Amino acid sequence: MLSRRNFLCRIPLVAGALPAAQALAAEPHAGHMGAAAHLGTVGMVDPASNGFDPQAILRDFDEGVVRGGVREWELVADEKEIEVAPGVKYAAWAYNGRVPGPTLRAREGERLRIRFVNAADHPHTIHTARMDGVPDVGAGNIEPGGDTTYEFTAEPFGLHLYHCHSIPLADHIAKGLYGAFVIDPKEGRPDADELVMVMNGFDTNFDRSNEVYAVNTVAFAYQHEPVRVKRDQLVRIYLVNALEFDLINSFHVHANFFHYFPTGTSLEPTELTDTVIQGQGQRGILELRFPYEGRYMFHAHVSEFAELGWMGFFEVV
Ligand SMILES: [Cu+2]
Repeated sequence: MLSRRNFLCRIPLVAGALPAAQALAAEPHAGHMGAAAHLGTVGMVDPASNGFDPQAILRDFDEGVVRGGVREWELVADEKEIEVAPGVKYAAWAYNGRVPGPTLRAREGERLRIRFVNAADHPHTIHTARMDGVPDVGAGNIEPGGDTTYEFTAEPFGLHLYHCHSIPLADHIAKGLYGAFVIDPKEGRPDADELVMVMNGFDTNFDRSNEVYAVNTVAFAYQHEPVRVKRDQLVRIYLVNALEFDLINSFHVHANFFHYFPTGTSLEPTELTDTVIQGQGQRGILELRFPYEGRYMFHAHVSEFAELGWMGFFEVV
């Protein structure tokens, strides 16, 4: 049985049997520890085949449409095969065709309305801090072909998470039905280059542990194409942990420190650090400036996750 812990080390032995193996092997002649010694993948995931691009997801905020004083969105849940590492296909469930789903953005105190359409073959819902979206509560499960409308007020300000709350819960989340939800404080936040990073993982062999880890779904996406930021500019990262099957995840940046605002519900940071841990469903806002040009790595400080895809670079220009 190929377990998560020996997945990379066993790759040369099973390269013919597993497409994931070739994709994650750093080089064909690297030997049994090769993949761990040379992190990364061969080839790249084509954003066009997924229909979404980790580079675009970083700065893509969906403010919906305001009608009659109410901010509205439509979210459609459907099945979708996505590529999470080169050659590694995953039968995902997605909101609006992407994993993570759209980053919804509103302002504190606004009235919000989300029309939810279930175009998939299983019952699904949407649950956030302010919407039930739980089976047997309110509209409950939305059956295939069904729809419902969730309406609520945008509070408190901060960084929230929405996800499906159908049963079995871990599977519905792990399949990709989640997204970030930003509620800006009434007075706003200082101008910044804003980035959304949803930490996730994929259980590609259905053993309820993950084989692939990432930020915004595609393993090593920001290693192949670093996140470009400007020197001295304030960078604000909306960091969400949507990982299932692992108790914690973490974010660590090299050669720099950031202010951390847990859940983003206060305008005062609680710490200045270079590493933060998040449990399942936890999230927070990071603010930092890069004083020097160059490449700076960021990755999960759960080192195994980093080796399996959760690592990237900032390119400071
Ligand atoms: Cu679901």
